[in-house]
Amino acid sequence: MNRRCQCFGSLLLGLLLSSAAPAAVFCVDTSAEFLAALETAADSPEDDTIRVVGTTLTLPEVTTTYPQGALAIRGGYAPACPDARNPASFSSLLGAGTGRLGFQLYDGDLTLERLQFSDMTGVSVLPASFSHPSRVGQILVQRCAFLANQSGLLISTVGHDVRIENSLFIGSQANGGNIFNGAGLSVGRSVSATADLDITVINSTAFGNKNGIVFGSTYAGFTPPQVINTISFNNRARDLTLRQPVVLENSLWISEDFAFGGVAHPSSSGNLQVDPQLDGNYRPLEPGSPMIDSGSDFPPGGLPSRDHAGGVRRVGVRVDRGAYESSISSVPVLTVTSTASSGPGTLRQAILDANADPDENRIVFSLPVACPAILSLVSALPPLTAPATIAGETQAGSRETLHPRLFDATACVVLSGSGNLATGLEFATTSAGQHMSVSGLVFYGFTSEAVRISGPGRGIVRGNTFGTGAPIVAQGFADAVIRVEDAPGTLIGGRSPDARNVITRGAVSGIHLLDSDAGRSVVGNSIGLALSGNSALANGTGVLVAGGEEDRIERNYIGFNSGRGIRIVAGASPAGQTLITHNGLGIAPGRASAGEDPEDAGNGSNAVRIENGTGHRILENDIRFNDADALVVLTASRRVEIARNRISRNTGQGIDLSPDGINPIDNDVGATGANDGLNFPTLFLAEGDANLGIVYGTLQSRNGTFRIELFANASCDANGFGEAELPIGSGTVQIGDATAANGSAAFQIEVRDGDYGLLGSAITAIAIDADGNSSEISGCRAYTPGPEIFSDGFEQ
Ligand SMILES: [Ca+2]
Ligand SMILES: [Ca+2]
Ligand SMILES: [Ca+2]
Repeated sequence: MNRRCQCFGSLLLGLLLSSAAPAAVFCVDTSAEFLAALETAADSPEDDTIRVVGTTLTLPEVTTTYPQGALAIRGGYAPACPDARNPASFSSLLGAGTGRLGFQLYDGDLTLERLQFSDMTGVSVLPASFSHPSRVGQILVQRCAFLANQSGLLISTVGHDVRIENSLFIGSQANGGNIFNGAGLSVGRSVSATADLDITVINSTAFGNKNGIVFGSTYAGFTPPQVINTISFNNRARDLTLRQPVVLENSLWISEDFAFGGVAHPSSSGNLQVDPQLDGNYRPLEPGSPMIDSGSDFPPGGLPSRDHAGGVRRVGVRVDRGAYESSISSVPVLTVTSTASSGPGTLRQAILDANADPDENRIVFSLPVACPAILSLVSALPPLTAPATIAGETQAGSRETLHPRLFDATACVVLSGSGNLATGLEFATTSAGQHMSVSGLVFYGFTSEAVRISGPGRGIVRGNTFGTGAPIVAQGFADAVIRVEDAPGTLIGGRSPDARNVITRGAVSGIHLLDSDAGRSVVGNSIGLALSGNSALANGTGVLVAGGEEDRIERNYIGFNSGRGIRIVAGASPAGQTLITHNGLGIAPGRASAGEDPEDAGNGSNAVRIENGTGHRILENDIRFNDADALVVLTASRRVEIARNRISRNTGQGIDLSPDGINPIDNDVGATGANDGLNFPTLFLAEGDANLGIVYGTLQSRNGTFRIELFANASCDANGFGEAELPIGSGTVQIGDATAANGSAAFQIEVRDGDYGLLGSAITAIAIDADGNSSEISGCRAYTPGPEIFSDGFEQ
């Protein structure tokens, strides 16, 4: 089950984002079937799902698998595993005191959902390979329970993001001496991890363990993990053990052990050290628990839509802390019962009623028609001006997305403008504290945009499809699909799969973010791609930022758009500090066949075009197949950091700083223009063995400290220049002898590539200065066999 291979090009690409489309789905209801399915799924490069019938399976053995492709194990199915599940059902895996379930991951996603693990020595998720972190892979644990094990869940990650939602960690009581033994939840970054990872624990509860929640040691310099809306209480040794900085937000613990660099990150806030007042099932006591309505409604990446038991996650005026949401609510519910355009029981009437109430309302659907219900509007809906939640998924027959990369929800409420109305839904916020949200709807046919969000408050748009998803004549949007004017804090999508929007057919742009001085977030969406994930439903530009500051565009698949994937221009004021990270730009999340290259979903022009503003960061994206220069920075922009991306198979340059074409190595002292005209390095030797080598080169530039990033490429362009296919190492170089003209400094940097082999590849480099200015990509240097190099740095 080891996937080591010597073939560099196509295998590598296949592994980066492993297969999706012809996935196997297993349905199991005995231990033997479960173990057989696990073995078959692990050996197959497909993305596989194991559905477990809602029963108890006994697993007394130690079972360790090395999954190839993505693996999802989902519990709570009725016999024969029909798609629909009772949201309150689980499957139980019983370890009989000796069982252990281990996963050793390469680079596929791992999802565990609605499973209860009991009487095990533990569940572990560890890296199988210490190189090649995946770019958009994640370990996702949703609505699981770890009950009375020796240790609960142990995760060490090298390249996967980690998201744990709505899970219980109860009664782990191993007697071993270290902090990981007896921990309900232990999460850490492997010491060999070099990518920035998102590690988030949200709305979970640890109770009655030896140690509640443990974050082990890590190197400094990475984004800290986040613990949000989480309770760790009544654990025998410590509720919370930190060996690294962690952002703690609206969480609760009493006893703590913060040492060896472990500290609550300075941005932590809203935490409590009180008795949470939980009942015997770890639910907040009603009405007295201080956990009720005391969580954070706007965590980074958004809230999950359900709680541990499968109920609505946010009930009442705020979300609760912990795995369960209480039923306490004073929020009035308005029910849409008519598909008519106006009159009693219509969506229009619900919006009017919500606007008449300055407090929050929740709009739900109970339409007496089969799924999908089509609301054909004959005149525009009034703008929403008071806080409200429009919950399309409340209509019978709806189901949320489960797939880690694709949209596979069933949305049952369609809002159609038939191409005659300007705007579908308008959130006209009037104060900074207001928020308005829409989820679970399908939008078709508006001549300006489907959703418009404006004002000082925030909008939340999650789990919707635009321009596709219903069996009606396709109608697009003449301008943007979603237009956001100011509205700081607005979130389009989210980190949970059920938050993913599919955004298609915006003639000008998919998402248009206009001037704001505080960030909006576009997270986890599919932009320009059909539901299958591997064919086109193009927008003009995928995401257009005009004058926004501190906007975040992360973890989206942005492909097939006819223009640019992402374009940043000036609005009424300059743009600045956009973060573009972990996106797939030009690659398809679906695959025609497993184990092969990801499908070409190239955008029609650049992947990212920065026309204005400073301080943007383009980090750790997968950028391929785009039909022009991949990343372009124009003259007005500087300090655009371009780091740790994977850039290959684009038409044109990987990185083009204005002017067009490969810039000369010129005098950088006092230079202005795109990224201050920073020169790229010159490489003169790259040698070693298949897995470990040294690259020698020089950088000519102004004085300063520069980071050099090195990449392996399967091939080089005819002009001798290449892209930046696979990061293989980095180092720093210091120049101190520049005066009126360039100084120069030599570097030698160790590179490694444990799985695929460096021999035969073409090495390229970029330089990044201390301000974040990044260079174009250097000329190629062929990697050749050379003296054996030992990983301790000493040659023998
Ligand atoms: Ca609540
Ligand atoms: Ca250029
Ligand atoms: Ca230059």
